[in-house]
Amino acid sequence: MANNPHTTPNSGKPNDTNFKTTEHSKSEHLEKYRSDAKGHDLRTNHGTRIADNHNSLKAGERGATLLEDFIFREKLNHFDNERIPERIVHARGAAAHGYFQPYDNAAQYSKAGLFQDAGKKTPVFVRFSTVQGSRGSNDTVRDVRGFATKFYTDEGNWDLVANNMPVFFIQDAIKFPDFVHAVKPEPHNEIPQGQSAHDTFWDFVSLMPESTHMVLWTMSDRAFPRHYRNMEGFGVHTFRLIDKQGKSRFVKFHWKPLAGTCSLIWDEAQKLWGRDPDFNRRMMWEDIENGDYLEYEFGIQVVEEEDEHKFDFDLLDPTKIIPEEQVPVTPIGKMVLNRNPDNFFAETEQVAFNPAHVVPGIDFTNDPLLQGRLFSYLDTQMLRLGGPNFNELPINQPVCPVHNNQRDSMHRQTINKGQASYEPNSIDGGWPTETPAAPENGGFETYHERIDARKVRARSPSFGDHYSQATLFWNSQTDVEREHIIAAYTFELSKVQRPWIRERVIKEILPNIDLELARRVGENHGIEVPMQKPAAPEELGKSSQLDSPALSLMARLPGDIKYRKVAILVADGVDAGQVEAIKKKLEAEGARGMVIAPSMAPVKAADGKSVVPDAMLNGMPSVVMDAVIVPGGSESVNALAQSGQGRYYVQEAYKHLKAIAAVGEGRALLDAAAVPTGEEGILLDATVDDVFTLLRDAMIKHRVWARDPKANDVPA
Ligand code: HDE
Repeated sequence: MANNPHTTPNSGKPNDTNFKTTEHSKSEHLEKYRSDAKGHDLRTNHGTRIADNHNSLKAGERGATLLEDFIFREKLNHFDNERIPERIVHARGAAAHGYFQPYDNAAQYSKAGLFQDAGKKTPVFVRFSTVQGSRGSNDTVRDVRGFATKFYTDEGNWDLVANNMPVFFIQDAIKFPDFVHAVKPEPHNEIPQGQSAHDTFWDFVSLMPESTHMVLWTMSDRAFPRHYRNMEGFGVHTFRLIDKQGKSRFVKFHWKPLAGTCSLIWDEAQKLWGRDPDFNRRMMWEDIENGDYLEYEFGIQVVEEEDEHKFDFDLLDPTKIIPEEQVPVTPIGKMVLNRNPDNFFAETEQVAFNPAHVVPGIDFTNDPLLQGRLFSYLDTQMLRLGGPNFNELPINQPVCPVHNNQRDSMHRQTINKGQASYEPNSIDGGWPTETPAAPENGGFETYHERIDARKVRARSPSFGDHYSQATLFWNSQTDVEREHIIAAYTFELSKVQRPWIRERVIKEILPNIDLELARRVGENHGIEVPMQKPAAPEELGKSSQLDSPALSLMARLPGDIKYRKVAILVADGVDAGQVEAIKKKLEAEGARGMVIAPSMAPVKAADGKSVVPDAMLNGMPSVVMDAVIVPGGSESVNALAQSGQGRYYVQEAYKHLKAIAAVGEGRALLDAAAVPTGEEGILLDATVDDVFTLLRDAMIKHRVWARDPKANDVPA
């Protein structure tokens, strides 16, 4: 008999209030979806065992294939439908699992469960990406990198969908489709792939002065990080953290890589497009397989509510940073990425991030870019993942229990029991129930921000300064970084066909950042620049700070040689003892020595021993290595010196500012390659011990920066 509708529903407490995750919760949760074919029969999707997977059913051995062949049809049909739409932006990505652990200071800023207990590890899944290119594009293109983290917390998923640059191209989300149309490959011929060096991008950004600051970041070496472990991450917008007392503070989120920050050299990044288009994803994959995990510190810049208007920019403007010297980054936790996905499609491709996925203790601000994102991500998953049940895909499911009255649609997995899919109900005991509002109860309650405004389609005048922080960034770069930025603008604009777009950038935008930057780029394009900044004073703005050293990549160089790859160049006749000694020394520092020979055939060492190469010269070229060392053994060194590939190897390493070392006779290869010995970063000595000490000291600085002005002289 039906329940009496007049009795009070859901007496009793929900039994999932005290749900607790562990570091392994997500992996354990995924386990029930993992499938291992080892030891199993081959079957159709409906379970029938297949006797012949090589021949379709035919009317006679040489006859037509029969419609009856359900095995053939099912297989082809599934195959024909394998692809889903790629992400409209950030299509190319690579991801890893890991955990987040708060420090003991985190709880004071936010009541979010994941920050409460310094011992607690919350599982995470992080996807890194480029923005412009399609799924199959190259890893090392000049572009922003996405850095999206899904925290599987006790209280549901929190997605921090961040980038490796702290500002954005536009101030209002309504301009996002325009921006993306401009940066994507051009619509008539779908060229160029993975690049901003084309007319539509420069046309748009030169007509949108608000993009200047972010474009400058993308013209810096930050646009092609050496490794995902070597880049910072930024939440970009100002968010809110809400503490246990309900107090709100403004915050900017930061990921600081523990391995330091460093990037590739532009020429090297371009060469990698051909030599190893998977460079970044391969390095992350191999490092995690080797137990060399990726580690980041999580930090926040905190601004008290009452200080909201104390800055010379608007905290809600996503084209602005808060200089770290003004508000330091407080570390509040650490993240370790320590497990590769089992299946790229199921995890990396199907993961659906959304800045609107927050948990109690984290809240939004009115940043108009963030507000637009709160709509866009859910909307895009509908198309990409085929409807609203993408939340049920294993990688997207929270690990905490999820019950609500949302029902049906395509590919529904959950089998909801009971008759009542509405609330309130008295048929199913009133379950699931709301969490009554009160901070200690743990339901999400939007921060009660006071609003008193007219409904307008407008932009705040406080968003009007488009240049002062671009100037701040420029002022904060080292000389080498500035030269790279000048070269980047010069290169990019050389690809722009329409002269008036080049002129607009050089005459109307660049001088507002810095007159010398404009002059240098103008010189390279034969364009004269004005003697004074052309923008109106309100657009030029005024930064109270002249420079911010934290904005230089050099501010956080790695500091050790952990995870670095060093090429040990060998041929027949090499000194095997030295090869062994070099490898051991590198290993002791956490670095990796790769033995590289003219071919994959084992090398016959001078002492008759056999040395097995890890790779050959053109299989693992200098662009995928961090440094080169040439051991002794005159026969070996002569063979390498006579080989075009051998000489090219060291020349190219020289061009890309890498440390090059030679033990004893090894020097002859450097001479043959016309690499100038006797300058910084060219390390020669008689013993492995002495050479190694020099090599280590040079590699710690990532590159031999003093060589930078000479790099263009090298024809490699
Ligand atoms: Fe995104 N962005 N975005 N974005 N974004 C997407 O969502 C969007 C912005 C970011 O690895 C899309 O699932 C709008 C800023 C990352 O799966 C889409 C605006 C930042 C990723 C979308 C922005 C980001 C995306 C495409 C301006 C840094 C990849 C596929 C208002 C804070 C996540 C998808 C992954 C992906 C919209 C600007 C980061 C279309 C409308 C600023 C890391 O929803």
